[in-house]
Amino acid sequence: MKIERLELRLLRLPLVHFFETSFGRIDDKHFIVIRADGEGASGYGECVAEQDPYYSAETNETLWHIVEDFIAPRVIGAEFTHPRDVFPALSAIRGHHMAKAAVEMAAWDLYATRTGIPLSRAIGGARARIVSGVSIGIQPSLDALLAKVERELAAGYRRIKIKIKPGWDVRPVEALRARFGKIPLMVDANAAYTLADAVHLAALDAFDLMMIEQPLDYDDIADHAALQRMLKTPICLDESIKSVHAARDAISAGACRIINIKPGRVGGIGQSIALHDFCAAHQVPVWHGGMLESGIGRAANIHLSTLPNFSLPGDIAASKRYFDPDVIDPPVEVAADGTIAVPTGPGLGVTICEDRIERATLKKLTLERSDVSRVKAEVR
Ligand code: OSB
Ligand code: MG
Repeated sequence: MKIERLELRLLRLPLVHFFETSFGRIDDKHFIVIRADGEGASGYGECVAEQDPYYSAETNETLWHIVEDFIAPRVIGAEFTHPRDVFPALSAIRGHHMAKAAVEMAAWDLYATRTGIPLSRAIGGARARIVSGVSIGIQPSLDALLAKVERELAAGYRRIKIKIKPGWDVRPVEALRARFGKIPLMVDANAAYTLADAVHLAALDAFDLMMIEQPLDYDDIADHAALQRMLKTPICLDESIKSVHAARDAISAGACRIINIKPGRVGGIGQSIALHDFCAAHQVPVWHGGMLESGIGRAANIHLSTLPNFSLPGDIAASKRYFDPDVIDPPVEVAADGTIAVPTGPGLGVTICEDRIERATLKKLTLERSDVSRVKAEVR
């Protein structure tokens, strides 16, 4: 498989509803889409970096720089026998997993499209449908939260996750349990606490939560292990798990009992499969996280979730919760039983609306062999 050209686009899409976490609030999604062309076909990759370096150190600007100056010279014109070879070919570049993942995703889509198989099959997944959960941002009031959860339960979602932060944690959980009883419920703190809050967080043990996601800092395995020893509720790590090695350290330290997999965080689909397999071998269940992706990234997340150890509902919801319209047609839909059908066509198996992409484009760059040959001479 040869990638002859990369096209980068920075897009802006307004969110249907603002999304608020312990990092702050966003009203529009700014994200990069990469198209890889080669041998008469195209593959798409969506990058999960954001405008700000809050969830991750990467941003859309760092991504643009790393792809243009370091990744493109290593992939354009190179022969890959399989997309799993893309991540190792980028090993000289430290970190920048979201940038690597976006290009690697385009390579997987290109490979599956040219082979004529759905991405799920190329990955080795077997499910025809995946189970969907929702992630609900911090709300302006308890009433707003209750109304929102009521709507999502009625829509069929099989797990409710709410974002928490100091001042918005025990009371919303208490209110949800009082109103909705034993629904599958979890919380995500996005690293908003420290170990000094352990006693306060232990108050959540009374509510039989499925898990508490990333309570402490993004690089603090030791404190998560100490906190897990003090909590009945399982800790799930998100931000902390930037690689299979990080998962190995976290699991052996007892820092978590569940792991959230996001390909952008670990360097792509190949690394996500490796992380999935590692967790399965250690009896650690995983679920697929979300980053408010458009239909392009969302479709890839659906395909990856067909692997067997994705045994808990993922943060993969219907397009209409995020964008109207989405950049794919038809949009991702969730059935009344809270499941999503895995696309069956070649590659991502979704139709990308070029006109909508064009309208949302803020800037664009096409890179071909002649553009990268100067840099290529310096590539190790
Ligand atoms: O921590 O899981 C997270 C969105 C942006 C950044 C981080 C996170 C999230 C979500 C949203 O929780 C999940 C989704 O609906 O895509
Ligand atoms: Mg999270």
